[in-house]
Amino acid sequence: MQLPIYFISDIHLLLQTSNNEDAKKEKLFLFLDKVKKSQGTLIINGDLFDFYFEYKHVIPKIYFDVYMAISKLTESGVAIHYLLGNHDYWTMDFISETLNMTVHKDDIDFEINNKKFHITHGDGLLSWERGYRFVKKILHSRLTIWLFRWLHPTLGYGIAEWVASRSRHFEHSKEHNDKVRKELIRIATPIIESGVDYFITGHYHQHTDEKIGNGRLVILGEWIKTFSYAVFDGQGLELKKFM
Ligand SMILES: [Mn+2]
Repeated sequence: MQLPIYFISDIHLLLQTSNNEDAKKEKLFLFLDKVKKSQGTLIINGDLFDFYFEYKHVIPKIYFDVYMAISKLTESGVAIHYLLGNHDYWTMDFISETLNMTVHKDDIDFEINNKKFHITHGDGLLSWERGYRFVKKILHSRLTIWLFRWLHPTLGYGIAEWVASRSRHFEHSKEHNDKVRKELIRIATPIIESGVDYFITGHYHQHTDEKIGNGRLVILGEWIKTFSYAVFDGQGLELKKFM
């Protein structure tokens, strides 16, 4: 893996255009330019898209400019690892072959410069998410995906939009965020004690860098308001905001 390694998650690119969305994309493209200049590696830790479902012959057209930017980046020689999130799990060969991203359906573990990384999107990790873990199994099952594929895309995307609009409350109370952070510290602690240096998660839309023993828990934040990302230069990991 080429250094530096950039980590980003939860961009939640929407299915409708708006001024906000244009500004978000503009920022994202500037960030991708920065990664390109560095000739390092990019790890997208899930939920790049607010909804992405790929059919054998059909892809969502709203993301055309994003596909172009990603394609330019991989063509320049930058490797992109795309760990799928709960909003963009349903990719096929357009993402992996045409855009040339390495797709990961599960957590990633790797070691570089004597530093061990554990990367997870993070959905379903918390102890009280038992119901969600069950739903996740169904949504990821081959049968569900096969059935969904037979719906007309307008209907399929309509359903997805409806579900997403009902769960689109990204702003959480401080109490909720504190509770989630404490739970993630509890979950990351044994993994860090087993020798992992950096436990990196997305999904929870709070940017946090917490020291645990000899390692760290990094919650990446989001690209809706904070525009946070992490970068590992070979020596240390830093959680930053993209200006
Ligand atoms: Mn998520």
